[in-house]
Parts: sequence; C-alpha cells; structure tokens
Amino acid sequence: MPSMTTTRYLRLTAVLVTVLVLTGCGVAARFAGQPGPAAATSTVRVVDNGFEPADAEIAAGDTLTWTWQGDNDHNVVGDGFSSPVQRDGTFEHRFTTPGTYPYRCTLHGWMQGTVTVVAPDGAEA
Ligand SMILES: [Cu+2]
Repeated sequence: MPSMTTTRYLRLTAVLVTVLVLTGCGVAARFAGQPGPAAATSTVRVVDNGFEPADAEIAAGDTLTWTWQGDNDHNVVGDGFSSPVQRDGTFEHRFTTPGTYPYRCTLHGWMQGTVTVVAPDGAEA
C-alpha cells in the first residue's frame, strides 16, 4: 500500500533526522564544554628563587625541560626525578603517567613547583 510505504518512509526520515540532530548536538556540546587545548607547558624557567610557571601542565609522554636562568645554584627534585645542583643549563624529564608531581629545590625549600601530567586526550587522570 502506497500510504503505508509513505508513512514508513516519513518515520524513517524522522528517525534519521533525530539521530543526526542529537549527534550534532552532542558533538557541539563536547566542543563547547572543552576549555580548549590546555596551555601545554614544555619549559619551566628556574630563576632566583622560584619556578616559572610554578604549575606546569604537560601531556603524558611529553618531556618537560627546566632551564636555569638565575645567578644562583638550584636543583629540581621530585618523586622519580632529580637534577644535579646547577647554575645554568637544562634538565629534562619525560612524564609517562598522568598525575600530579610536586617538586622543589632542596637548596631553597620555598622553591616549589608542580607538574600536572594529563592523559594525551586532555582528560585529567
Ligand atoms: Cu634553589
């Protein structure tokens, strides 16, 4: 029967449109809900006397580089990574596991920083 076929066609079209609209909204909501790419920090400056920025964020698998720019000796000591005491140069550490990694300069206890390692897709661990 033609009318039956038409009805089925219309219902199918309605379902398809609904699916497309919902899918589209979902995608749009995901983009709208995301704060955007985090300001990935791959370099932290070691100055007198602090770390800039003190709170760095990188993706798991990325390497963070500390660059000494002050006039005094400092080091970078955290759980699983430790630089020598040095006055210039750099120190690198590759973070593979998402999490929060506090560190400090053992010569100046108030020099503290944090590395937040997020999953590569941007999700917090
Ligand atoms: Cu220091």
